[in-house]
Amino acid sequence: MTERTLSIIKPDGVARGVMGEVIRRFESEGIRIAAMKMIHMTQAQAEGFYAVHKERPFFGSLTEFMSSGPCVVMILEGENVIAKNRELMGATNFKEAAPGTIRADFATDIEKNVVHGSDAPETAAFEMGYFFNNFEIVG
Ligand code: RTP
Ligand code: MG
Repeated sequence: MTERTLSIIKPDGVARGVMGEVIRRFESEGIRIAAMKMIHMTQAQAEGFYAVHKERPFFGSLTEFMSSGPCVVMILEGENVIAKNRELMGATNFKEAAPGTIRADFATDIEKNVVHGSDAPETAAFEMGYFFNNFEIVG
């Protein structure tokens, strides 16, 4: 089934110069980029995005990190792209991420783990709508 998902190249990924490499991996898997822009979130905007995690002990640190510099936000489109993107990203903790995944190759920390990807159709819908309106999504 053709799906869409939200991908973010987090501030550490942008700062370390791996934007191109991450996008190359998506393209080489046949994933289509349906929307893309750079943003620099305020902490309040990051808190809204990660509201599901607001009770977690890492919430303050995570939203501070996500607002520490520019991110690339993208809508990816393709067959089973929600799961496929999660596979390309690797586990949250880079030490547990499978070899060859983005996090195994580039993450430096459990928090500074280079990429975000929606984890289900419902979260994808919320997350895409958080950053993009219909005019920004190209057919
Ligand atoms: P994401 O939402 O960013 O795609 O990552 P994920 O699903 O693999 O992980 P999730 O459990 O949703 O956590 C969101 C982000 O919070 C940071 N984190 N820090 N210090 C910690 O123990 C901890 N655990 C998670 C990571 O940046 C993680 O990607
Ligand atoms: Mg998550």
